[in-house]
Amino acid sequence: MKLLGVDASPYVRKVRIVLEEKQIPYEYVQARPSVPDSPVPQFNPLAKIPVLVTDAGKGIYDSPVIVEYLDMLVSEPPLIPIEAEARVEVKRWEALGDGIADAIVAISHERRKPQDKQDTPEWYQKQRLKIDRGLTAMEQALSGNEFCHGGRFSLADIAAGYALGYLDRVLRDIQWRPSHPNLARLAGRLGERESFRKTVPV
Ligand SMILES: N[C@@H](CCC(=O)N[C@@H](CS)C(=O)NCC(=O)O)C(=O)O
Repeated sequence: MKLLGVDASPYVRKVRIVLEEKQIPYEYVQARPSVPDSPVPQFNPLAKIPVLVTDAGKGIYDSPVIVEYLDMLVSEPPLIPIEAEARVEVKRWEALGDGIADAIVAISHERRKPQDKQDTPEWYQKQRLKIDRGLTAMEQALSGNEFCHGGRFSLADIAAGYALGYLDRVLRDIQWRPSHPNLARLAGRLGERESFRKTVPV
């Protein structure tokens, strides 16, 4: 199978971490969605990355769907529980991680525009609140536990870890560690995992 994407995309990193955790061989095809002749729209009509292309040539998107597919395809290690309550908890962590990443992407795109074309301070504050509230929810849910859900490594940890890594990389002015000590410790532990180390954007 092939994964279309670029290192800079947080959602691509999430999928790569899952592929590494499950030790699934794949070809990583560097592909930007919006350049002329990009292969991405051919496999995802929404022209977004990541896209997983199966050996049969089918494009699978978006990242939660890809992760779900990979978790069913290769059972070990299991990343999403089967039981309904546990499953929804882990998927909720994923939604939190994705939502925080969405807000960071929005802010970083906005900051690249000329100052007079940028959105209002109120818009920025709205995005900041999504990040701040998302981090608070994660901090409280993690509490003093080693893992985000169920006493073992799961997609919940991947979601928290990739979102925090992206925050560190893109919005360096947000000093989240002192106010979120549980998350700070989690980020430190996750950063030592091979799947996280191998997928740090260059
Ligand atoms: N919810 C999607 C988000 C994917 C996404 O927005 N990817 C960005 C790159 S970080 C993209 O392809 N943007 C191009 C566009 O929106 O046209 C997922 O989790 O896969």
